[in-house]
Amino acid sequence: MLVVHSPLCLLHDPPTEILSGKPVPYKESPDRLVRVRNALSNDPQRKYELTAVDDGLDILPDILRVHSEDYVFYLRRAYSDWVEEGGDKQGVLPESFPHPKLPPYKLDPAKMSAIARAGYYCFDLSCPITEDTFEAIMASARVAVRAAQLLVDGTQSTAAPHGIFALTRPPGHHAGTGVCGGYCYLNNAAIAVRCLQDAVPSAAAKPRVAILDIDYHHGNGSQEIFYSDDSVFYVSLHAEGDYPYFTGSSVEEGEGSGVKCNLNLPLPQHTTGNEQYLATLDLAGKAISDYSPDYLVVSLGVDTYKDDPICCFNLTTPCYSRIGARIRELGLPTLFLFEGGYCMEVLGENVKGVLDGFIGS
Ligand code: OKP
Ligand code: ZN
Repeated sequence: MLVVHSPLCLLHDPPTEILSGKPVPYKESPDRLVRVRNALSNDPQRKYELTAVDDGLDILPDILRVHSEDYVFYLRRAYSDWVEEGGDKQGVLPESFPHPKLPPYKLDPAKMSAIARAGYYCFDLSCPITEDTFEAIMASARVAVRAAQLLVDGTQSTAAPHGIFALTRPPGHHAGTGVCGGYCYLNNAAIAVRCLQDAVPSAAAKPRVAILDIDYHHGNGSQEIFYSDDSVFYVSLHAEGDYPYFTGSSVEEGEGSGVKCNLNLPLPQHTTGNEQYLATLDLAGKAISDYSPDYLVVSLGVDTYKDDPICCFNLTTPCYSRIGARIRELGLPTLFLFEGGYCMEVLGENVKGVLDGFIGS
């Protein structure tokens, strides 16, 4: 299996985040990527072929098919504007947000101070923007774009359904059209979806894509981006009532022409273990098959693991290859993108478990 990665993804390294009201070391660390990369490159059967993405690849047009131009421009300028205004060199962090219960707004973000803009473009306190953040999030999106291109190329040349792994970091599924949050700045999965759909401009019909989000957290950004789009089916298994708190209910089923193209499968915190998870994954698989997509994009988080420091499901390591095997059964060309997972000791092993299960060895 091809694994696309970029050393530039390691650059984003904020010292702290605010968790339950207090500063703690940043959980979404560069070491996460190193752990996964090592686990794959040390595979005794050498099943994984690691390839670094070309840093010169211009992906701005691909990003702008998902994110608003003002948001991307904000991300690029946020740190320098902030420092110029006297902000702390550790990075941009908001302190106030436009709240839905405090309208009306006459907001022109271009005229705001840097700290006001930080709140306008972010929904929580887990997305500091450091001097190196922009370079890393662009590299992460570039990995997603390149992996999508390679999947399309491979699908045209072979009959067997196959998979590619995009080793994206920072993750993406919480990032919306114009907002960052939850360690996510650019929605790598959404950007990849649009690349898959636009890869063959002459195609008679626009390819349909299903996103299977198996990160512990609800992918509120992915849901928002495709909420009224019937060419993309989004299905998520996640913890009910946990972060990001305000989305992920089963009543959210899409709107307009996207009605029934959004499926949330919330699972209980604390009690969800392997068997309940796999049974629910089967429901997701059935819904994906019913949609009959041309491609599958998997938002691959392994923060469902029993000892994850910020989550509370009870999955064990052997469950991950069973998850991968079920994904393979869908028989679709599949693009895996890395999302969450914070238990460093088993992070590589668990991600590799899913991919091993998909490969079928
Ligand atoms: C990103 B991903 C929970 C605090 C949550 C942010 C979590 C972002 C998770 N008590 N802080 O989906 O793994
Ligand atoms: Zn997560």
